[in-house]
Amino acid sequence: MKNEINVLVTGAAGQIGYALLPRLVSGEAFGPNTTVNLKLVEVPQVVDKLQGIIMELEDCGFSSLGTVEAYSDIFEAAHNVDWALLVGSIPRGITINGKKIEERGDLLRINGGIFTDQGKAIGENAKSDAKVLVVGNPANTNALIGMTHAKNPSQTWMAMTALDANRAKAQVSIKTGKAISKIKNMIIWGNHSPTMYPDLDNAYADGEIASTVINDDSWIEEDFLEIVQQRGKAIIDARGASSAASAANGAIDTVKQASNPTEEGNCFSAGILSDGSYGVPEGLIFGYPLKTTREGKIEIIQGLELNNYAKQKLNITISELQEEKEAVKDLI
Ligand code: NAX
Repeated sequence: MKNEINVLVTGAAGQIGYALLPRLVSGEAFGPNTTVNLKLVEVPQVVDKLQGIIMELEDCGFSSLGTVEAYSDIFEAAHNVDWALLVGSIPRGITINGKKIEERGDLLRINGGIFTDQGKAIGENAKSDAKVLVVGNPANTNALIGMTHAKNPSQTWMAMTALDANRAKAQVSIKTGKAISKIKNMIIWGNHSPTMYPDLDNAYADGEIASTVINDDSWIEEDFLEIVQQRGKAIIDARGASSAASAANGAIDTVKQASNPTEEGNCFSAGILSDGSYGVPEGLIFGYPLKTTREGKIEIIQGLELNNYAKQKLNITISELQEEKEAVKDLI
């Protein structure tokens, strides 16, 4: 682990940002001996509000906290960055120029526009081994746009599906009564959207195949899939706002998983550029089982079995990602 690390966070004044920032500098994410310098990015109308969270970070007294700077210019902020957590984006339902943004296509275009510049800035100014995690939705396609404009293949671009994996692990733990720490190898295939496929035939519950332990196909195919795929909406309905603490936790988990070697027999979940593995067309940001090597490289874990049911599910999420890519084809 490096002694000092520069971390850029966009959307830093948002609700995920509020839950995320203290955990980035508490010593948990990068280890207690690494000083974390934060570069917080917000839109110009909001950037002054960052002074509030900066005061709170100082008041936490974390010994890992280095410098904290607020920016509204992503090109300035991206200089020398080791990690970029791209949380900022425009949520569905917001009104822009008198039009309420409800359609996924409109959302794709607006956020796609944001990620072209963010990609360029990171590609030109961040470190050559920078890791980038896109949280802002539609995360996979935003990551594809950003990565395309970064034009810097030695950097690693990911889209966050760790929250979905954690949601799936929690449901398996509740169903089987096994401790959540014993639920391993939880793969979220595909898009961070309701078409994602959480795979219980390759996950383990206390060392045994999770689907075998559960032994209830109708629960897996109906209840479990529905709960995990629709969890984000269920939280919005219940709390009147989208997941923030658990989303921030997913980002912290991804940072830790992508910074430390993956233990044998386990994986972590994130969207990454598809290279044809598992029959997924090249050139999509696709949720895969990943491992971090001892050299710090992130690789797709190969050789897992997919049954016909899983292949059907993968085809659905592949089609959705292809449609999203088509909708923003002039941006990539
Ligand atoms: P908020 O609306 O609370 O915060 C978003 C912040 O981003 C705002 O402060 C806004 O000013 C800022 N922002 C917008 N455009 C920006 C830009 N160009 N540069 C810098 N900052 C910009 O949303 P929050 O609840 O924090 O959610 C953020 C994003 O995470 C949303 O897109 C949301 O859909 C997405 N999520 C993704 C999840 C995942 O698992 N990948 C799960 C949780 C969450 O739904």
